[in-house]
Amino acid sequence: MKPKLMGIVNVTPDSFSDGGRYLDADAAIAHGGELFRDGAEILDVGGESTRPGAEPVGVEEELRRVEPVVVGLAGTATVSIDTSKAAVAEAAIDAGAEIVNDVTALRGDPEMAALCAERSVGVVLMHMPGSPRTMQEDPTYGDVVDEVKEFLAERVKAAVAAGIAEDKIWLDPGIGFGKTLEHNLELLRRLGELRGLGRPLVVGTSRKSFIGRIDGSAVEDRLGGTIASSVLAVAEGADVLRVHDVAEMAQAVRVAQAVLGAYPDR
Ligand code: HH2
Repeated sequence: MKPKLMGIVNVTPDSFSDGGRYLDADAAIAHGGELFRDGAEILDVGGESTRPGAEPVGVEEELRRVEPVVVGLAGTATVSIDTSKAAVAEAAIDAGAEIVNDVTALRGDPEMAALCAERSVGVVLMHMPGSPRTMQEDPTYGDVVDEVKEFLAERVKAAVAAGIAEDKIWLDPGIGFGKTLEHNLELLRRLGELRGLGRPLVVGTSRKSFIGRIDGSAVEDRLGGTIASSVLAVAEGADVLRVHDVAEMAQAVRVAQAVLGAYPDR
């Protein structure tokens, strides 16, 4: 299967790599259109930064940021809404979003699971211990891959119990969320083990700080590391890559596919 690219449209003043660049709705819509033309099948619109230590945003402000952007992009591509608030997700679905990308895996808002079930949208369930404010305090695991797998399996069960169809669920190991450099590398190296969960895998390494920890690069200089980690994730079975730099990733994926031929076991 050809991996899908999910282009990142951050409508925030404080995202770690592009905060403030697309805060204006027109600028965000234009950026999303460009990512679509570059090869993104999905546009992931977010109005709240999840970077470590980020301050939470209120519902009204988050809605004010994302709603016009979802309206502006929904006719262009499949839109996912990156939120953990049910009220924001609901307004985004009304505006045309077809996927809810919830970094809390439906634990952040008690209304979220029922909303996703009722509206039959796609759902991305991501692994994150604690919240963005606390997750990097002291991440410890026995075997990080086993624990992430167990967590995701439990979240799939909870989602299905809430009425979400299993075939609507995608899973994400949450690279950079409550993990040390070694944890992130281990998850990428052994990503294939998560295929046992039987659901498509989303991977987001784009410009993340684990790359800078390897080579000291600043956030704007991490494209090479983003591509290397994403391509290796594809070789391990990633189905969706969440990235900022869609054109470069589209080329990398095409070349990787050409070299790999058919992926093993699929
Ligand atoms: N990473 C970020 C945000 N949302 N969602 C999923 N499913 N997977 C991820 O890895 C993921 C995510 C963080 O990246 P970014 O949106 O660029 O930054 P910020 O949260 O600061 O806006």
